[in-house]
Amino acid sequence: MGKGAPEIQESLTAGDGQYAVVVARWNDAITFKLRDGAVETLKRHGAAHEQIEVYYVPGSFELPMLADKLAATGRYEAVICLGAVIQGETMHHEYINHAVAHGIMNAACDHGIPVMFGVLTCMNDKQAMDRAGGLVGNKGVEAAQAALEMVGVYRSLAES
Ligand code: RBF
Repeated sequence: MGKGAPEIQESLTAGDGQYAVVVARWNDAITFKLRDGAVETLKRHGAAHEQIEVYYVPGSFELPMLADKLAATGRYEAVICLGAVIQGETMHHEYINHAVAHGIMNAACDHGIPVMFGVLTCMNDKQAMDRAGGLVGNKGVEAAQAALEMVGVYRSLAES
């Protein structure tokens, strides 16, 4: 039984559909690395440049708003949300994290496509850097892998 990040499954294939990557600009030194990891992963699994659409929102709180709109269009196989919420001196992070997690889940369940939670919820900048291409990997990569895995499951469900 593995712990944490799943192994890369080379069998995951992007297929012909469109993928939306939604990136929060707050903490962009982190989130742009998550974005690059997610885009590279989609490409490594067969997505052409034209199949990947990258959108930006001001902060993580806005991720579910745009994810819901994008999912509602019916154009996408999956929507991948990327953000970095880092604890400050106030409780803002708790409100943001809970709202974003719920909002992303709602978007996924309301529209019947995978909407991925690629949001770092860290205590400090170092923890975030470690998870954006550092010591603990790149959570943007993992969010894209999870999206591809879910697309595969939805695909086989539709075919069965
Ligand atoms: N957005 C993030 O993506 N990460 C953060 O760490 C973050 N910290 C915030 C701290 C405060 C006090 C506030 C007011 C907002 C923060 N935001 C953060 C922005 C938030 O997601 C949203 O863009 C704004 O609140 C506007 O709706």
